Amino acid sequence: MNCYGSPINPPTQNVWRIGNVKWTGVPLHYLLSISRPDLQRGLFVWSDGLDSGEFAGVSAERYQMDLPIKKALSCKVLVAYEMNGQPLTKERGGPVRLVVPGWFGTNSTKWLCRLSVQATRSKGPFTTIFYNELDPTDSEGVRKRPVWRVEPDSMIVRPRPDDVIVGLGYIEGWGRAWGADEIVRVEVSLDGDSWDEAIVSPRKQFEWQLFFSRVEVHRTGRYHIQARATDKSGTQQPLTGRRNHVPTVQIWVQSNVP
Ligand SMILES: Nc1nc2c(c(=O)[nH]1)N[C@H]1C(S)=C(S)[C@@H](COP(=O)(O)O)O[C@H]1N2
Ligand SMILES: [Mo]
Repeated sequence: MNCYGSPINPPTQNVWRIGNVKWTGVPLHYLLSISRPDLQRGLFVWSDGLDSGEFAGVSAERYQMDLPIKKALSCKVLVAYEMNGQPLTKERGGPVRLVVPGWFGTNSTKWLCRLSVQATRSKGPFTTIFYNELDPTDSEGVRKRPVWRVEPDSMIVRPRPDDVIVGLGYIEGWGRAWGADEIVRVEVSLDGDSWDEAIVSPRKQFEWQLFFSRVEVHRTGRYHIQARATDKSGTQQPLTGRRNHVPTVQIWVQSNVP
């Protein structure tokens, strides 16, 4: 579950509100198969949450999101009633919520009260005003796209920011990488120029993946460790300027000779 962050902020800052939990629920495709909507006409599944209120000066009767029918029919989308084996609490969106693995948290509607198959996208504020972003693949910088798939991302857990490492040689570290698609490569750099391949564990279901890194230092002083993930479609984390740009951890290397 990866939050996109506030949709009114520019999409340039790492937010990393992310959790790795186990969900239990009824597959949405099963509910669709027993309700047998006209899939020729239905292109989107709208999901309504019970909450209403005002966000950024826009008021809404319901939290409403939509999913393209192809995603809604994929076997992993759940109408969930448990998290980590426990009934969903009210805070977590209980009694039932949508869980859309691999897509940003905003698509996983909490306090679910209605599902409907519709011919068009939802016209509510969360699918029109909010949670649409400039498509970074559009060279003109005008086309928008919904906040759907989680792009490849990574986080360095060790070393920690401002760790002091004593002695030259190899610095070992580890972290996490994730995205809508499996991460197949993580590279680590000390200079942003040469990249060493880390060891990445294969993905289980939609879990985040562990990586272990080892980089060599030849001098004392300050370093900036960066990690860059690539997913199986070849999409790489950008170096700067996006929510999922490569993380940087500053560390210090000291001599062990007194
Ligand atoms: N009904 C409803 N569902 C919602 C939201 C909301 O405001 N109302 N927020 C969404 C967003 S932006 C995220 S990141 C996730 C957060 O889920 P969590 O509270 O279980 O972490 O819920 C999503 N589902
Ligand atoms: Mo979010």
